[in-house]
Amino acid sequence: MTPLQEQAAAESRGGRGGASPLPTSDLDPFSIEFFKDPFPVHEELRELGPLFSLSKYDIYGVARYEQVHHVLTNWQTFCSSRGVGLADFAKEKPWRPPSLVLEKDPPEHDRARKILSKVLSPVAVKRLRQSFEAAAERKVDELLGRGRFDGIKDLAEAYPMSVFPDAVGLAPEGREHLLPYAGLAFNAFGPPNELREQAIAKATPHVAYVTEQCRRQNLAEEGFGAEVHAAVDTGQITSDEAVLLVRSLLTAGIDTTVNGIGAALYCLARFEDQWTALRSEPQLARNAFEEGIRFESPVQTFFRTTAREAEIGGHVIPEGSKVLMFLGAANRDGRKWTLPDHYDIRRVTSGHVGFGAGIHMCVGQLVARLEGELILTALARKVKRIRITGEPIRAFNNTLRGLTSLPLEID
Ligand code: OVM
Repeated sequence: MTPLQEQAAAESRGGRGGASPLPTSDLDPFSIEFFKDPFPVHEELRELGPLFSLSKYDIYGVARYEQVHHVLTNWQTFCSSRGVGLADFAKEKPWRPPSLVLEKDPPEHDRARKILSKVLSPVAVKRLRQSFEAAAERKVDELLGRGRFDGIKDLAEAYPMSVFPDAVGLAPEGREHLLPYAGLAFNAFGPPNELREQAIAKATPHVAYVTEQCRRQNLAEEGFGAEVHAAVDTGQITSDEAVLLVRSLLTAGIDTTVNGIGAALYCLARFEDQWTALRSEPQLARNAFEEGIRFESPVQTFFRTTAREAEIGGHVIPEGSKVLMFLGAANRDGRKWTLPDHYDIRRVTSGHVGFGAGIHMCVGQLVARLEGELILTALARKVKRIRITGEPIRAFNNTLRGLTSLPLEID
């Protein structure tokens, strides 16, 4: 018997563990069926209790806000250094060298995090505003000229792709590898299902591109990439570490904002009153973006691994267990949010876990918010009406939630 099965058996005999037996579900949270409409299942998972097990993967799960937040903010018990996907790095070799931030615990994590925090600081991000704003206005003007376009390809992807790679200092050639690479990295957090295995089978050219572009000599003299490498000159990190930190920017900086902007756009296209509210008060753009993150949770899940025995909801979790956090379920937990299934651009969104929480909380969140704010502001100022003109097509990924196509008409 696995430790989890053993515990379930012990609990059903009235042994140690929780006051009541640990609820279990045979749900596959990495199946296409689930990805199509996760929200009713999220509700079932929250109702199972503060902690449950998922028999398909022999793991634990948390779907309520309180417990998701608890796991996120207790890194000493729920560690990241054994991987934040299903794979336990203590037992299997990671598909790529682990990230120096995402897949480390303090103290190693903090050294790397400090570099990225500085590179992506409020002052650093403020410097990008003018050029990011001009690009947002150009993009919306161009789309207004076309009238009909794809909200994902032509806007949610095109806008970040027009600003972020330049901000990093990437060469113009090869940027088409960025989104496939990120898609691969986010699929790789999942189980060895078709999504993950197919992505890994096609990984070689994307990995080769990213590995090469992270080197100092291939990055512009100014930009996030150069600033990471400048930390080598001051002795804060080695040049190998700088390469891996630039890799973090390329892995986490693009597909996330694409799906974040896509989420807000899809919400504003569906909920007419919210679009009207944004048009009358474009200053709400930043919160409309944030609420889109809460509502859709572009990053749906992450794992932690118990570094020691843990307890949640009166249930004991043995050391070395994988715990799946349903960020998307926490962000719609009625215990935390009023009218959780309403997209409301005036909502107080603070506390949502769409960017995570605690020491690993998204280090690039200011760049994401800047992009979101600026593209939604440009839309609010220039566009009168947004209409969905065809069937939205969902993109399937083991971690990311979003669309691959959203046919739109604007005037
Ligand atoms: C990384 C990283 C950080 C956050 C998310 C992520 C693929 C990767 O440091 O490489 O997702």
